[in-house]
Amino acid sequence: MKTKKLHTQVAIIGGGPSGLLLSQILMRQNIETIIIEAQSREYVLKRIRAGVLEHGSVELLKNAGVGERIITDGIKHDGFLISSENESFRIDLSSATGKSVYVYGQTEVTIDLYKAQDKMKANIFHCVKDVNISDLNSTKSKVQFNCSKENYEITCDYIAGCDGSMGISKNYIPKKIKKSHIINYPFSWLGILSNTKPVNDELIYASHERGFALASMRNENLSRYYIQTPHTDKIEHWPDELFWDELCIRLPKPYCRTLERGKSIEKSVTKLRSLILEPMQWKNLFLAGDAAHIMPPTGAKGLNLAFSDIFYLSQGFISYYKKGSSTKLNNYSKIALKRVWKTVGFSKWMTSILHNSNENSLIERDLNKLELAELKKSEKAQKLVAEQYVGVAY
Ligand code: RFL
Ligand code: PHB
Repeated sequence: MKTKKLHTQVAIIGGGPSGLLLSQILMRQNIETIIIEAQSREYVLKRIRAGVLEHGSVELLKNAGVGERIITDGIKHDGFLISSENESFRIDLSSATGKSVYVYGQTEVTIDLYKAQDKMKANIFHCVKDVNISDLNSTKSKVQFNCSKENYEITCDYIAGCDGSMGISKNYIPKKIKKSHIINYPFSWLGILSNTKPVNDELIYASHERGFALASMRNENLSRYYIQTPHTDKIEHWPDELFWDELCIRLPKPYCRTLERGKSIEKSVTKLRSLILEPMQWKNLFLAGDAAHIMPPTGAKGLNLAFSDIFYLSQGFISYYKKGSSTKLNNYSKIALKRVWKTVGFSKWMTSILHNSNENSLIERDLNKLELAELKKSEKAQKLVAEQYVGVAY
């Protein structure tokens, strides 16, 4: 079979939010890209994931020409609730930081990015297989793949590995220089989406002796709820009624009373873990987003970190192609990792303080209760949490 040859400046592996946003920013600067994506577009758009966009992510998306719907259809949140022992207190984001976050689903962000990319006639291949990277040390790096039974070879200046936690890009960073930092948390989140009115107009992060619960939303008629479960639990163990009963127990009583129950339209289980890979660059290959780091969802940081990577990486490419300077590209890994590490600490803290990691560990639970009580009393501590939640500045 003859191999079809293509050429571009930046080849992007992965058509999730990281890859799409990178292509969107670069194409607006007349920098050529080709995206290759392992799944179909329908599959990518069906995935229910992140829900909270930091202030910086919203600004970045607006500057990339994809912020319009966030403002009209997203929900601006100036605070959120934390509950402990059935009593809740509020973290006031806007008064503590002057900033807010937006509740706007990753699915919607991805829809907006695909629409914008279609408008610019972006070159996107879906359902690709057998992706292989080579010649990373050369001025003509290569990405080979198969799509619809045709073999392709892209030659390019640079490759962006935006292929998520299950991707292949990270395998091309040599073992002897790659460091992985991993935390496996001993619990999962069971999440449901339902066509019901959200139980509160702000998110509720609930610590409870039976485990953590989160009340979130996508819009005024679409709720997103999660409960902490053991790794061993499967979706089949949690029919809707049982889920609603358990959620009700874990939320503060007034919310339990008003909780609207309904049929789940999506149900999924996610194991919580942290993973950070270093470095995020090797020769002409740059990793971004979940390809380089995974955060537990408690701090709502995964997608937002992916977007800050894309900010730094796009600045590097723009500086190279427009000014002939490689300095920003050479510093990409160092700068992006600095922000990643700042975020790891917050995600780990928020996960640890709100979950029960071991049913037998009463000491740990008591210490968490004490710390939450201190947080409730301390405006200074709440300000620190608020600053992290709205996102560290780029
Ligand atoms: P993605 O979204 O995984 O996209 C990677 C894409 O690469 C494709 N791919 C390949 N393509 C070509 N060749 C290959 N060999 C390939 N291998 C894989 C995949 O098909 C996919 O389309 O990574 P990206 O773009 O870096 O985006 C990262 C975010 O998806 C992720 O960080 C967030 O969803 C994490 N997350 C949250 N982040 C937040 O900022 N705020 C939140 O509120 C939040 N909540 C969550 C979350 C993640 C969750 N789950 C399910 C893990 C809640 C949950 C439950
Ligand atoms: C969500 O709505 O999916 C969501 C919100 C906040 C989180 C994690 C997930 O911390």
